[in-house]
Amino acid sequence: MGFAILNGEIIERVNAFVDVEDRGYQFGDGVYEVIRVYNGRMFTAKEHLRRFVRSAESICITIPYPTEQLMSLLEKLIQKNSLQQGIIYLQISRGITPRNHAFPVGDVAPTLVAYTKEVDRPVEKLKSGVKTILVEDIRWLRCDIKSLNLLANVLAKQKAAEANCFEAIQYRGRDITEGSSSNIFIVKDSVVITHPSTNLILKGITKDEILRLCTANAIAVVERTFTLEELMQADEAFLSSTTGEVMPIIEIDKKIVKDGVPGPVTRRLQAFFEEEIKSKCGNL
Ligand code: DCS
Repeated sequence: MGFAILNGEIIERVNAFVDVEDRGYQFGDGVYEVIRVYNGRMFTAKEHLRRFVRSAESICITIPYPTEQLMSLLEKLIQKNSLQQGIIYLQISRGITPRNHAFPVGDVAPTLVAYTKEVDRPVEKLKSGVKTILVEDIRWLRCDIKSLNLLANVLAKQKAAEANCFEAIQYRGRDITEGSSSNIFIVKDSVVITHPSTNLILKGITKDEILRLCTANAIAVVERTFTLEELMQADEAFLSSTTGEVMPIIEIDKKIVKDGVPGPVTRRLQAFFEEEIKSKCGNL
């Protein structure tokens, strides 16, 4: 798409360059967000920007604009790019300075970039469900920060891609944490179960929406850790993410989940989630 934001200004994307000594590039020293756009409107933008600020604060980066200003800048970017269905990618890094691990001394401005990408809803996959594999969670202990450092996630997703799967589900010890770029839920005896939002996972915006939708619709839900064995014996399983929404899992490591089709609780939650999108962003 034609335009990008670089440090508060909307410029042609081909001119949006960052220096080789940007700390985001060299150290992954920054944080990011992915915000969904439906019908030219951002979905749960406030929640994403709140998490963006929190992630940045937790690594001592201050976003140089008030959230309202950033929000209107992103709205302008959507308009400039005539984006209907897609995403905004937004990142901030600690800025440009001669390479040295410790934070730069003095006033170094952070680098903020954003651009858009057209992305359709994964309609077919949402209907049929997806296959997954299991991988060991080898990430650091601050997975609650949406850090640019995604090496372990990249390696996990690559394993999934090589196995012709949509996602890699990570486990730490015997406990399931989350996908390489998604949260995971299981359903057992009509109870929805997902990992609590601790330092070991990213507190997904979609996850929080789903928790809310469960409560609002009298679906029993609990945030607690669950094991590999519980996952393999679940009645249903699904992933959640900004781009994947409520994505049914039909296979894990070549083993079929229950009947091998998206389960009834998953389908109900998909319907509630779609209603939520429609009420905020219009018909899909
Ligand atoms: N867990 C991880 C590790 C993620 O990277 C993501 C989203 C999630 C959970 C789900 O969070 P949201 O519901 O807030 O999206 N990853 C984004 C990404 O990198 N691309 O798309 C979404």
